[in-house]
Amino acid sequence: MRIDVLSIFPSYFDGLTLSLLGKAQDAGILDLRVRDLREWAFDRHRTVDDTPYGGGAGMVMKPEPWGLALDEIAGDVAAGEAGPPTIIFPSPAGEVFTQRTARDLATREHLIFGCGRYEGIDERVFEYASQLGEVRLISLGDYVLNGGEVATMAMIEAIGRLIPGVVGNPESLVEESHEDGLLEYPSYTKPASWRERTVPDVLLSGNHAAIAAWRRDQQFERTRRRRPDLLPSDDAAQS
Ligand code: JDH
Repeated sequence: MRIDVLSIFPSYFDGLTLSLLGKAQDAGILDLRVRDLREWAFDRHRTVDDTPYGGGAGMVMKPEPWGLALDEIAGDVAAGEAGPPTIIFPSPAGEVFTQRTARDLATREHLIFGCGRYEGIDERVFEYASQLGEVRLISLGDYVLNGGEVATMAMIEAIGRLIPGVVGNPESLVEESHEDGLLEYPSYTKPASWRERTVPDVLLSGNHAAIAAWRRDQQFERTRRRRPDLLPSDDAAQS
């Protein structure tokens, strides 16, 4: 999979070369390229923002650098053999990112993330980008961030670990794919007693049926307490 990131803060993404995703890049499974949007800003100050038409607080990202950057990066690929890219703009006004979104995006050959800053990006950039690929406006969640960088990093991590060969232990992915939308059960490791706190007896019993039943019960109990919206019986649940 190829992933391009456009940002005015490219060093935010240094962390993605560490750990799992770093190994995927070394192994050639993931081709991650982070580019500074100001490479496509040609005035003396490499300006990427301007005041909003219609008035209002803050600044808006100018369309020109985005257009040139997207032409080059999507055009890069038009010259190759891959199909049109999926172009993701993190946005507080987007559809909410979930594990389902991650699974969908993990099937794509080429992702481009456009990280906005200030009050966001001139609307015409999204229209123009849809001529180059499939555009998705996606929100990390219902809270306000200062830009798209942190959202992009979270999405790349969630998507990246679903690419075959990236997660070290495929068993953990199999377990997740069988997931039922409940919260996970609690985990314990040695020692069996730590600072007067003991591991639940059932986990030391060797009774695998009893362990499975206890874990299932813990999943339901935690979900009922912490995330009742995930239970099918919840009236407020998304339909
Ligand atoms: C991209 C710039 C900062 C801050 C206006 C929005 C009232 C607009 N889950 C997520 N939260 N925030 C982002 C995100 C934020 C971004 C950019 C993504 C580019 N910003 C920004 C405030 C506003 N504000 C909320 N309304 C209720 C008006 C942009 C994000 C993601 N993904």
